[in-house]
Order: sequence, then structure tokens, then C-alpha cells
Amino acid sequence: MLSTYRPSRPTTFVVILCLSVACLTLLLLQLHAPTATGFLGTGAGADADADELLLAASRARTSTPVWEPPMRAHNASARANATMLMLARNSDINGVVQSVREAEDRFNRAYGYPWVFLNEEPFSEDFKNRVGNLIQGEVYFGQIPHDHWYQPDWIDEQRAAAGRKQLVRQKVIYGGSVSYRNMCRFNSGFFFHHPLLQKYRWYWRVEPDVHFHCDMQHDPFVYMEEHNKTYGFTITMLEFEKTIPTLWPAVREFMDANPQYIAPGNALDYVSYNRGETYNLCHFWSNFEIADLDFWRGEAYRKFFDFLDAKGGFYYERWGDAPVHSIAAALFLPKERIHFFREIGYFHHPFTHCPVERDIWQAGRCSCNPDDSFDYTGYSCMRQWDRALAGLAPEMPNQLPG
Ligand SMILES: Nc1nc2c(ncn2[C@@H]2O[C@H](COP(=O)(O)OP(=O)(O)OP(=O)(O)O)[C@@H](O)[C@H]2O)c(=O)[nH]1
Ligand SMILES: [Mg+2]
Repeated sequence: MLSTYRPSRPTTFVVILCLSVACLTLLLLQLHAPTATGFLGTGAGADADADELLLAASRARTSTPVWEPPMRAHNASARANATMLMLARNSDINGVVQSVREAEDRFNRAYGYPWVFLNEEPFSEDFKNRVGNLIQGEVYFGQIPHDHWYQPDWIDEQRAAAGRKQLVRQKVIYGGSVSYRNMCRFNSGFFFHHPLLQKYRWYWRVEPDVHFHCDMQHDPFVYMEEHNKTYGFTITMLEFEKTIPTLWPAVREFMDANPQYIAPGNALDYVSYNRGETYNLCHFWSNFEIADLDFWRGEAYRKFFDFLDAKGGFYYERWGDAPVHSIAAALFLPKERIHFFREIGYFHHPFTHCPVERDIWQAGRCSCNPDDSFDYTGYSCMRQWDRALAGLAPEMPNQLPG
């Protein structure tokens, strides 16, 4: 009889426990369910909800915390009109993967800027697959127009061959290479004309086989825009004089004929110890650049490049895009528009820039050793840059590195 039935203590406990668990489960599911019928029903929706709950519970138990980059959260409205940019061959793929992976992990993963890859040949499917696998944003693979890359017909090939032979004899790196010269000329005067770059204002040039040592704590493109900068660098050094014997005379000729392009407050003292009489070989190492495409597309630089190109020095000698870009930036811009990105730890064989300021190094979780930084070593031009920026008279080093 029910009235006389007295459940034993353990049975009461089990019943109460079961009822409590059932009530709690009902309450939890009710809270989770989008609608009462969704939860109470027996259709697919109910199963899906239950599955989600299970999944969420098991994730909470088993997953490791998601890594959050310690930088400003991606904010689409604060983004610049910018792209990451790399010139590469299909055969560079392993070095490309290394560089892209690090650029994404240390910076772009939080921003999702697009990437543009350029090549004078079509990129292989393997290249596109392996690169595409690393990048969450848009990726564009472009082919360079023939005339923007190959040695023009008006170059005297006999003279060019003699120039190459001489540099090989002098053991100058890439002295005998025509493709290297094509690359330098393309990077000097054509990359910014490529159709894939037309919609962008800013670019970050990345090369295969480089390293990025530190987390970026901010968006360098937005920094450039907000602070009215045009050209950004991390490493500055001396050029091999044998590759550019007639470059400065050509620059002087251009300056004399076009004084209207020389900016007031320029950085002439960074590239010359004697107010422009001679070139001191200082340049920004252009394998890293964060810069304004509109500067290269502007009248002063286009005229400058055309003038230099007509001299043939890209082929008769071995003029590099680094001195050409650097001289143009130094002459055609007020010096404050050139920016040293001290916080970007960077390596391109064989030199490293590593932030020496402890707070910057720590904030960026930099993996480089500040003692290895190239900044004030013998071949560096950091002192020349510092003095020029501060408006101090240029000082020739006591001993030029031999
Ligand atoms: N598509 C293509 N890219 C090239 C060619 N030569 C060089 N590059 C790219 O141009 C950039 C500069 O070339 P590098 O060989 O790195 O020249 P460098 O930095 O002066 O010298 P090292 O890095 O010391 O070899 C890199 O992004 C290369 O991948 C070429 O013939 N074709
Ligand atoms: Mg390189």
C-alpha cells in the first residue's frame, strides 16, 4: 500500500538524486534551447542541440586555449589600403613558405591583408597550393609583362656582356647574372605599374628566406598613413661601389636638370658626406620595404627612373633597386617622411635587425638576440641616418670597412 510504503534511506537518496539531475538537465537544456519545441521535440533539431551541447562540453574539457595575438584586434575600418608583396620564382617555394608563414604569424594573421605574388613566368600549381595554404586573406598570383622584365633591345648587348665579365673578374656577387639585373630593374621601375597593384596604396615587400623575429604590436600601414610617412626600412648599409660606378654622376645630372623635384628638408646628408658631390654608398636595404606606391608612381620618381634607365646602368653595370630607391627617397622627400621601423625584428641573410630597446624586445616576444643587431656595425649606415634625421652635419667614418 502506498500510504504505508516507507522507502529505505538509500532508495530515497537515489530517487532524490535522479530527480535533481533530471531537473537540472531540463533547466540547462531549456536555457540552451532556442525554443521550447526545439528542445522538447524529437526531430533532428533536438538531436542537433544535444550534439552541440555534448561537443561544447567535450571542447571545454579537452581543448587547449586559443592563441590570441597580443596586438590590436583586427578592425576593418582601421585598415589601410595595403598589400603584402613578393617577387619570387617557382623554385623559391621553400623560402617563400618560410617567409610567408612568419609574416602571417607575427603580423598578418590578425589583419588579413592580401598578398600579391609576382613572377615573370606563370606560378606553378604546387607554388599556389603551398602558399595559399598559409594565408587566410586574399592571394593574387600575377605574371609580369615581358617588357617590364627582360633586357630591352636598345641595350648594347656587347657592352653589357663586357660589363658582366668585368664584375665576374672582380668577384662581385651576381656580377655575371642577367636575371639578377632584370630583377633589379623591375624592382626599380616597374613593380608598381603591375595591374594587380593598381588598387593599392601601400605595400610591404617580403622576400623568400627572410625571418620576422617579433610580434607586430600595431599595423605599420596605418602607422605610415597616420604619421604622413612614405618609405619605411629596418636595415641600412653600404652598397658595393663596383656595381654603381656611374650611378651618382647620373643622379647629379638629373638633379641639375630637375631641381624642382628636390624636396626642401631632404635627406641628402644621409647619402652624401659632401652635399652631393659624391655618393657615400648608404642605402636602405630594399629586400624589406613598407612604402607608399604613389611615391613611385609620382612624376618625380617616374622621370628619375626613366632618366636612369636610359643610361643603361642596370645592364652595363649592376645598379640595384636599393640604391635607386634610397637615393630617390632621400632627395625627393622631406627626411621626416622616411621611417625606421625599429620594432620590426628582421633577418635577411646575412644581417639581422633586432630591437635593442628592452621594452620593445619584450613586448614583441622577439626571438632574436639584440647583441646580433646590425644597426651600428661597420657596414651599417644607421649613424649616417641618425645624424641626417637630427640635422647634424654628416661625419665620414674614420675607417671605411675594407
Ligand atoms: N620571378 C623572379 N624572381 C626573382 C628572380 N631573381 C630574383 N628574384 C626575386 O627577387 C628578389 C631579390 O632576389 P634575391 O636573389 O633575394 O636578391 P638579393 O636579396 O639581392 O640577394 P640574396 O638574397 O643574397 O640572394 C627575391 O624576392 C627573389 O625571389 C628571377 O629571375 N625571377
Ligand atoms: Mg634576397
